[in-house]
Amino acid sequence: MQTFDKFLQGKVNDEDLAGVLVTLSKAVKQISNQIRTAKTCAAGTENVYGEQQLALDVLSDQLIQDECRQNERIGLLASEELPDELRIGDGEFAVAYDPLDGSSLVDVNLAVGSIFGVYRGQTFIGVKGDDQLSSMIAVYGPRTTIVLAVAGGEGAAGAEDTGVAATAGASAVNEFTLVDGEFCLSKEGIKVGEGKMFAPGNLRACAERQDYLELTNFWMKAGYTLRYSGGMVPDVNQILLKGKGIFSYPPHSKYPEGKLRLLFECAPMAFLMEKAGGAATDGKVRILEKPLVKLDQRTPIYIGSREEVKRCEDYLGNL
Ligand code: FBP
Repeated sequence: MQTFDKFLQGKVNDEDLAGVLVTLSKAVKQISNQIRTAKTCAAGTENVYGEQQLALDVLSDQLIQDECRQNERIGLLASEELPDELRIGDGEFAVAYDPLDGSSLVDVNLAVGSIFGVYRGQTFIGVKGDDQLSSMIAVYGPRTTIVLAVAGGEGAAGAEDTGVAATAGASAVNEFTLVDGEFCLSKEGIKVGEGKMFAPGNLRACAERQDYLELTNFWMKAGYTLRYSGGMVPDVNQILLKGKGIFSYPPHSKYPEGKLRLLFECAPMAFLMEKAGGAATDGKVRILEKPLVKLDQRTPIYIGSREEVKRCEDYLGNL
């Protein structure tokens, strides 16, 4: 079986970028271990010995920071857990991440995940998702997996390739599974086509948005299969792995800009999805074309099969 590290050596021309990805994979292993051994929990409490335990998302953030500090090529971090960018050195790479998306699902033993977007540069302000050199998600479910996309591989029409880390004839999106302490290639050349599966986030918006109610009715009347867990990482991961479907999170009065974060959640997910042949939009604009104005910028998102994303734009794009 091909390991993550060996795969990168063979397929990613930029050795420094490969090193950054290995660093992130090491952090993922540690987070996976923390979740499995339940050394802490979602809320952050005292354990039976009276020791203070960190909330899992805070601990995950620290584990990622600690790993990244050991790689001198990484100079800048931005985390959903931190209010500002964090300079950790002079390295050229910048990593934006959500250390544990959907962390409240851990207590009920549902799958959760980490999200990473890798850039080159000295600040995240002004970047677009298209500037990513690579993005990856980690899913902590019955198994721990990584799904990785690197710029320069096969991409979707309309997606600009940066060409920075050209993969040598590799398919752009691949899955790795943690087996005996090593991530091993488990699915090569992930492709997203068309199919009737839906993961409708923020359904409460139907109470005030006739257009979302109508779209949801369309999905139900057309016999789509509902697959929604409440965690964006496992929900989008499912679309990638099944090769079909749509995930939606429209805005409504509680979240007028949408809920999900452009830098930490939507841009890395959109990069993965486009590299797999799918699409991602905010209803009008490709997610990867949206410039980052502030770190915690939110956006509506419709992501998955191209035809389904187009349907979301047709139904919901007027708002
Ligand atoms: P956080 O940024 O607060 O972690 O929320 C992210 C998330 O949990 C996504 O993973 C998920 O798709 C969405 O929120 C669910 O939102 P809601 O609670 O509104 O259904």
